[in-house]
Amino acid sequence: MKNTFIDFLNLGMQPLANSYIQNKNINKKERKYKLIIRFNENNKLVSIKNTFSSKDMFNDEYPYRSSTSKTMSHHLKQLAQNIKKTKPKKILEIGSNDGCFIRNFNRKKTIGIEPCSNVEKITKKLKYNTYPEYWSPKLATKILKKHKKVNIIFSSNTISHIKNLNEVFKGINIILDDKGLFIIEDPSLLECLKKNTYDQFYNEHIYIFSYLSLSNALRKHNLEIFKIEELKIHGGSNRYFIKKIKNNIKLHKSVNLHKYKEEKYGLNNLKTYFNFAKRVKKSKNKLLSIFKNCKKNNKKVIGYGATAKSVTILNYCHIDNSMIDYFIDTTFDKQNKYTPGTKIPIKKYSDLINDKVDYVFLGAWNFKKEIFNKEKKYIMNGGKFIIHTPYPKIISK
Ligand code: JHZ
Repeated sequence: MKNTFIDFLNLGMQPLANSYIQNKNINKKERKYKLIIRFNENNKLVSIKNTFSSKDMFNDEYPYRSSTSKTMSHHLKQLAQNIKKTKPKKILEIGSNDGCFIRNFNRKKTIGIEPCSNVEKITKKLKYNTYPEYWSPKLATKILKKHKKVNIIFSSNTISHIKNLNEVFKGINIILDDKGLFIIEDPSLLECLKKNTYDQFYNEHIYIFSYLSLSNALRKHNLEIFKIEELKIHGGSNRYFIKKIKNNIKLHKSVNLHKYKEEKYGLNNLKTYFNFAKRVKKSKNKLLSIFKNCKKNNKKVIGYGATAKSVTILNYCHIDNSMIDYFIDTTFDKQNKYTPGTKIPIKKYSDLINDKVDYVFLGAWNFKKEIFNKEKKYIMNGGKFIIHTPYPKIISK
């Protein structure tokens, strides 16, 4: 069947999300692209129109570290504990980052794949078996020769970052034991639409999966989803449990339940996406009016968490360093740099109490609970936050 792409949302010209600017490059022209989101009426896949190569995005300067959030570390530790109970012989992780997941296992049991060599160095130093390469059938064959088949393949926030899904799933079929499980976590399209989190779209998120689209892509490779866990992490993600079709594990009721929710919400229908686009435009206007009001009243606003997601918001809404003084972020590789496109300085995390701040824009809104717990003093002193989801507003707790 022919692919029929319908563009439904234009988020304007955007820089690459994780390309934080060094001081010496502040006046250099940045690489930009038009962030257009599309729906494929044939296979129901939602994707971005203009994409970059993996090498452009995931290289030896990659700044993101999964372990910077306690919530994420705890989340992956819990999953690892459950996996351990099944006594797997070998676990492979695609996109192992700084080892947030594999660190929970015995070194002999794991294989990590992390193409960003600066990040891969971290797990290599810890003596974990990691490959600084991109996932592909060729790599799967290479690993197979050395380690034989694996029982578990896990991937968190990575499969949606790889353009050629056919190559991804070919690789899975090569190395996954016939009775093995392929477990992936990625943002949920349903939650993204419900919560108006349009910032889930940026160059790295080539796809935002639904069950409907992912199951279509897997079927072509004789793979199927047999269980879904709806997760709170990253503002709403799905954990898909996938098996080879020939492995006859019983279908869990969560699959049909989630499918029903997606169909009921209208993820099969183009109209749903155009309605989302209308809400996004309203969200932009509202957020901008909040920032303009702060500026008019000489309020000091800073950002909390210089996320990849916030790059989309700031550039789409034209919120720059005249509206946000600076961002704070705990990630060493982002500090003393500037946000892509909008050139807002990123500072080290320091207690908010040290500075007189009127409002804090929550770039890392997905870790609101963790941040609010940490910033009790700021909140008790009347500190307020600006958040854009589900709609832009000022909150105090
Ligand atoms: P966080 C990245 O997106 C990129 P980002 C990637 N494409 C993806 O899919 C997700 O991760 C998973 C900081 N922070 O996780 C740390 C504090 O400063 O929402 C991070 O820079 N203080 C692979 O960047 C950022 O916020 C804190 O207390 O949108 C969070 O980034 C906490 C909790 C976080 O992902």
